[in-house]
Amino acid sequence: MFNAYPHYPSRREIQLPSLWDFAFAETTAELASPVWEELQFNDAMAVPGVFDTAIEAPARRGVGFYRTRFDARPGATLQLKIGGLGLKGAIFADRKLIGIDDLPYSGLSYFFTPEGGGVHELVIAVDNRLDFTPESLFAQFYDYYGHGGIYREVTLHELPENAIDRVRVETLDETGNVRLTVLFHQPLNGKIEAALAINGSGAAPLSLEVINGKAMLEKHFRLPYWSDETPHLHTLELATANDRVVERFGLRTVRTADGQILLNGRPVILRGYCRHESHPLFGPALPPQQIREDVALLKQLNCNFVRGSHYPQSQLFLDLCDQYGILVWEEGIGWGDREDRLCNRRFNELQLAQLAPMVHNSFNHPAVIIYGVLNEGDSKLPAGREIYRKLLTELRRLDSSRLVTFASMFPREDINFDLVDIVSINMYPGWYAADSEQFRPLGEIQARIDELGSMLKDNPLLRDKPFIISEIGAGAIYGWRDRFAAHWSEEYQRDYLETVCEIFRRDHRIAGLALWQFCDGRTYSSSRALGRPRAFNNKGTFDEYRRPKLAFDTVRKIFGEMKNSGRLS
Ligand code: ADA
Repeated sequence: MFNAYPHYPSRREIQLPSLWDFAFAETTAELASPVWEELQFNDAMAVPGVFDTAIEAPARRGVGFYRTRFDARPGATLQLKIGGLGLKGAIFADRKLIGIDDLPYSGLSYFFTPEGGGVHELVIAVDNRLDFTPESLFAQFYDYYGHGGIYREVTLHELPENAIDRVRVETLDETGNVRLTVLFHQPLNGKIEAALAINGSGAAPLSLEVINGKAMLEKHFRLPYWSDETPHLHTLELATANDRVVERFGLRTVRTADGQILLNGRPVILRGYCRHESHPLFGPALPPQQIREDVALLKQLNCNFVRGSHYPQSQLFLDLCDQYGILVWEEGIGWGDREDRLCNRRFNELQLAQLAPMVHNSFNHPAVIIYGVLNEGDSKLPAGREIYRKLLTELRRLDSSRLVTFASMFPREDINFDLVDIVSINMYPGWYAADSEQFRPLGEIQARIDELGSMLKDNPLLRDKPFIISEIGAGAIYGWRDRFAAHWSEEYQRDYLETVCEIFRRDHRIAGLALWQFCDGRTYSSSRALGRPRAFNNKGTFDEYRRPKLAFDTVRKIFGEMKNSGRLS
């Protein structure tokens, strides 16, 4: 069964069921050392799926134990891939701990060899208890619900000897020169004979010089380039005597010049939304059909851009963005982190640790052009500069072929803009308004964007960097129509987004716009929800079931005109 790329067509995949046995331990369970005898596996739970939307126990917090059984050949090395879980996980094979996952939403692999052949037991324990220390990547104050469960697909493969991990394809220029990096799981050395086929035809022999599990070679491909308008994709199949991998890729370059983002050397304007992976029933464990629908809705809105807020993205979603031509900003998990977290050693380690898997999983997606970190962290804090420096340097080290940024909420006082390729600002003028006495403070929007524009222009460090509005928006309760067009009505949101989009289509300084947000999503279950009617963040252009609000037609129209005729002068 193939889902997201890469595919390994010659490998033995051990089929895992869609329903696993399930036991739940409310408060007493230790994630990494369960008392097995006390667990009652008398329930069933879907994988992927979350256990805290279940009808009989919504909002429960504790440790959920997912159990299944599988057959393995004696001595086989297995690779268990979990596309992402939350909030924390522990993985057991035959009750032996084989890994801890404290990187929510990250796609991670675990390697193990079960003892003996026959039937084995696999348990994934998932803890969704809120961690109030500054040490965990998800905090209870984050403005999206911290669900418990296995968010994305789980696969189990038997690895052949000298198994291939990935083939990374990097586009070096706009004339078809690429670098291929073949990565093996083991630190192999020496020559390995292989065959390389592009788009399924004419495999050419290839001799790989492998050093420490890695072989690099440069190639010239005469293939059409990928862009948001012409999303040409290609496949690459690499076969060795033992293994075969199929990667999908697109050729494209991205860089910045004179305040613009250049895709394949040509300026591109990013029209889009921030999107959470969220649904009232599925939480972040969206079924493929919903993921596909979300991408189709972005296309209907005439978007060419999505900000994957605020965590590493589902690989299925990124495959679809590649296919439909939606440019992506992917980011590490983070939300409004302050000094206690930014300066905490463990938080720093975890922040750093999530970047390598994010890049590793996403390096062949032409759609991903931007990597981000630490949404709305305290980027004005001198003591916090170290973590910004570390994370952004690490991103550049892992992948120099993409742009790096972070969404700042402190445009005037930010001390880290020198570290980024793109200056990204989150702002809510006219919603969290400066003048609380004004009935419909839409006039604040233009004024604040202008202020920001002059501030950027006057700063020699920022003048030449592209500037993105990485969040802007207003809340509307689906179905709430109001003749006063007051706050929370669909009318106010429509007028708000119309104002924003009209400014965007005229203001040549703004290289991109990510409206907050694609659809409504569940958030706080504490009194923080007092600013969030229904305990949802209601700034979606769709509600949580993807029903369009009034703003849909407005945004779709303006983005559509921009798509067809560009900016107004
Ligand atoms: C911030 C944050 C978003 C969301 C938004 C809002 O900008 O980055 O995740 O919480 O505010 O709705 O206020």
